[in-house]
Amino acid sequence: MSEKIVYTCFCTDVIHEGHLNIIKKCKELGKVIVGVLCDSEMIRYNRFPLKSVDERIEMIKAIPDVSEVIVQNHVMYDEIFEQLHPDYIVHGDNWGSSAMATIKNNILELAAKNGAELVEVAYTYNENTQKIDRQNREKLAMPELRRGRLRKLISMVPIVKTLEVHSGITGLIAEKTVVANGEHIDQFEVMWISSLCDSTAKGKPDIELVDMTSRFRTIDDVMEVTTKPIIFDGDTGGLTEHFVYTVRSLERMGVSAVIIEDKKGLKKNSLFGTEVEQTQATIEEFSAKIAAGKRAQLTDDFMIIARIESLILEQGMEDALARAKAFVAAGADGIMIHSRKKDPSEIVEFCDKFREFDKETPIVVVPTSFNTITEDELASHGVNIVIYANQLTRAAFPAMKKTAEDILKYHRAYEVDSTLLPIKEIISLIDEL
Ligand code: SPV
Ligand code: MG
Repeated sequence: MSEKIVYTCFCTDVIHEGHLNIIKKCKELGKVIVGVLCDSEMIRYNRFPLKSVDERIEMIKAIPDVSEVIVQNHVMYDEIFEQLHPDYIVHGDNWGSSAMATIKNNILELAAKNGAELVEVAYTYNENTQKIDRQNREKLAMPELRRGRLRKLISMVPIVKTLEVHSGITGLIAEKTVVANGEHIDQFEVMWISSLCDSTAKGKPDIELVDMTSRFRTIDDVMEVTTKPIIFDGDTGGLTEHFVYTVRSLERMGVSAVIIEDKKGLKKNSLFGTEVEQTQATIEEFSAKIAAGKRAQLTDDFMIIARIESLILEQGMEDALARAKAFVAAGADGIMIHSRKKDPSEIVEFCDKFREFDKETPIVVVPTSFNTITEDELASHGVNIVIYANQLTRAAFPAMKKTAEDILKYHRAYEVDSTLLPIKEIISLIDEL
């Protein structure tokens, strides 16, 4: 009888006793083939890898009982069954999350169809393995590791999904929300510290009133409890003489990018458009600010992204494109183009025209008004980063207001209780060291 083929997939940067236990079980069943989940799927499903895919392959090849190591390109197992015809799939029994449950269903369906068997091994969840897993995840929060990850993500995923955060708790939502959606598992890769939402959380208008010390405090609150990269909304960047200090501070903290907009004087939120007085800086003024910021930064990781307000201020497509060209020439590492129209066509037109003369520079968009366009459509027009800039704040506000009103109305909290997150869940959201 030919030897049975046993397959297991690892999505880890370190091998600990839990993994060795799985390999031991595999070896008892036949020839051991281990899959290394590719980078883009590891990011979607779990977290950013600390080791390159080649390093992870070498690490697993070094385990004595492993016969072969392959790259698994999709978190679901369809291709694996086609390619290897395994007799057994061995997996830890840690199917707790909905994402894991989706994977289990996929394996069970394929196993039933192909006459294979899923073998579950008790997941080794002791103090040592927990500590190794936690420390590996937490390393991603260190400034040197966090800062450079945005650039890497741009080249690794089709479009970088970015969620607004303005506190530790919203940071945790961006960090931990994972959704299994049909055959894909998804999570946000990056966080956005919005000037609008950071100001709103403090009950202040979005006019560069909240000072940098306070904005940095928000970044720090988020950083303390998360590992994902951060893009900072730097408003106009302020005076060039001040902006260079902001760049240094953000870079030192481990922020990946700052986006500054080409306005001057009293800045108002872009979604007001021309309803309020707002002045665009000249191309020369803003280019000089970008160039000064680029000269000030100390690492190659940090990105200064130029935000163009021409469409917001109704200055036309040609002006927007001329500015994009000039700001890239001044050193901008990316272009954010903004619009407050519901119809995404001017954004699409900008992206298509920009890509005619610049294939490389990352494009960032904030689809608050033009929210019918999907991530896939944006990516097909050359967009690299999509920012959901204020939805968390706008979701929380009506819920909090209604709860406050109902408590006043009923003179007790009983009536609102069923709409609230159970205390147990809020406690489990927060990690303890
Ligand atoms: C923010 O989130 O603060 C932004 C995006 O700058 S917008 O509010 O659309 O101008
Ligand atoms: Mg802003």
